Amino acid sequence: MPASSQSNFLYGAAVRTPALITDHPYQELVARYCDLVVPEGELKWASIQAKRGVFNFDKADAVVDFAKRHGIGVRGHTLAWYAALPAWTKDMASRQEAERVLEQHIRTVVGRYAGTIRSWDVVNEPFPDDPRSSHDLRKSVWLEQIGREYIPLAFRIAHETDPAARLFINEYDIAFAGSRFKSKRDALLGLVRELVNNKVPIHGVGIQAHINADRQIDSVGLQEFLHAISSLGLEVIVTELDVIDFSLPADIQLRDALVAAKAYEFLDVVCGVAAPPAVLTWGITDKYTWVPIYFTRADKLPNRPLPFDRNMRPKPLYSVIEYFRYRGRR
Ligand code: 9MR
Repeated sequence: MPASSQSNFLYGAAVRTPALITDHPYQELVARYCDLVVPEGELKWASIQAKRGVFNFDKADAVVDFAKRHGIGVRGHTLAWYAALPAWTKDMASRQEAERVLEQHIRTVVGRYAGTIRSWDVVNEPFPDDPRSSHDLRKSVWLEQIGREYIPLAFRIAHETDPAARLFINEYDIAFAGSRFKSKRDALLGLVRELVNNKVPIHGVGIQAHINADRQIDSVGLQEFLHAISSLGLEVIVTELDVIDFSLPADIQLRDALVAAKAYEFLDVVCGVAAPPAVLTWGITDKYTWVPIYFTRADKLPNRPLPFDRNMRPKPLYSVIEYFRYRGRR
């Protein structure tokens, strides 16, 4: 990870197979700019254990092998999530069975990559939108079968399997102004406090940061949240940064400038308070992004949420990331 000693944080991105195998300019871009990668889907349950009890690591291994060849670190995403689950998980019929299945999965996956994947999103998106409290968890097979104990259980098994791995809880909608976003921050903070008080092995909070360009960032609310997390002795990392340009003007120069300005506003708060050891974008080039799945623009122009354009050229968003990465260093 070449940049780490001279930079404020590691920069990384979510990557995909098969592009990582077939698209040479994409390979070069990732190899040149990333200190870290995280497989965008290749470590999710649906990919790893599509058939009950049968583990398939081919796609995840392709990402890990690429990273190893290029001296890049790998994050893992994700072990306990409500989504991207294979259909068979709906057939689990008791708490005991669900605990056994969760435990076997985590032991197998974390164990396989112990020493290689040094940081995991153990629990992903535990809250619904606008939660009423830290006890108002998002519906999932895990909650339904195990109850809220699925969260400490997942952390404990991951920690037992690889005691050196850094373990995170990862959530979205943390940065915005408005009551439903404050509810999310409060609920997450309440849950994290409870985990820390109960000596659950959690090391940090992942702020996803899928930033809707038309939403306001609550700088003060975000600062308070970050201070509270830091004062619990936990790390904060930015795990899934991108700027959703759904409602921005068509003009590319203007749009790229507004995307960059929005990310600046967000990173200025986060880097000012929390000194995140890593910032990852959810993808690196506009060529490969999840954003059009939900946020196709009315004018049908391609989305531009990421630091490099579809021809792998850097955009103003990349300059913003570089600015915070090297601020005060050169
Ligand atoms: O970007 C991912 C997309 O390609 C997948 O289809 C989807 C379902 O597995 O997940 C997307 O990634 C999500 C991530 O895992 C969790 N936070 C929100 C991300 C964007 O939807």
